[in-house]
Amino acid sequence: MALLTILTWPDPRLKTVAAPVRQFDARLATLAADMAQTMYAAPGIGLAATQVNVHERLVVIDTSEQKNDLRILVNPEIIWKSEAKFIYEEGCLSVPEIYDEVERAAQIKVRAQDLKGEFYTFDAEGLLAVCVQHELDHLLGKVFVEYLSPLKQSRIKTKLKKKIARGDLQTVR
Ligand code: GNR
Ligand code: NI
Repeated sequence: MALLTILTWPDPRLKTVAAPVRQFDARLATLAADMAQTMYAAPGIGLAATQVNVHERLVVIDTSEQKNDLRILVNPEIIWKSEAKFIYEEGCLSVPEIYDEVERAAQIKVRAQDLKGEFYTFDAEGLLAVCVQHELDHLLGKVFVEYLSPLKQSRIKTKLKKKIARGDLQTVR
């Protein structure tokens, strides 16, 4: 197991669109395990491969209180979204210590594959639905702050630059 380095927004690599996973092999299982370890260590409730500079459709999520409900989503797709919306104060491991409200679908249906390539579906609402939508955005090269106003985005960039200058943040560049 290994801890992976998380890219910090606005790193241009976070804009990369992930490609589908094709090989359900030991390398994929190791990457998923390393991503889970990195998510739990952060700590976070989700992590997309994009954030660790691997541009494949792989996400790990655990929104449980006990941190004992790891979900591994390979090639995930949202196959249905409710009309009803849900506003939640989001954060992101790639945008440390910044939180703001984002509106998303309240309920979704998700189809994904497991590490063996078997398809499965599940329904999500509440925090899990927020997290799945947040992670699938990462796979499309989108970070939650990009839903905020340009003014907020530029303030966030300034804050993150100051943190990096202070040495509060690992710089990957
Ligand atoms: O750990 C995380 N918390 C979180 C809180 C509200 C909405 C979304 C998230 S996901 C985030 C981890 C992360 O950055 N995943 O990409
Ligand atoms: Ni994120």
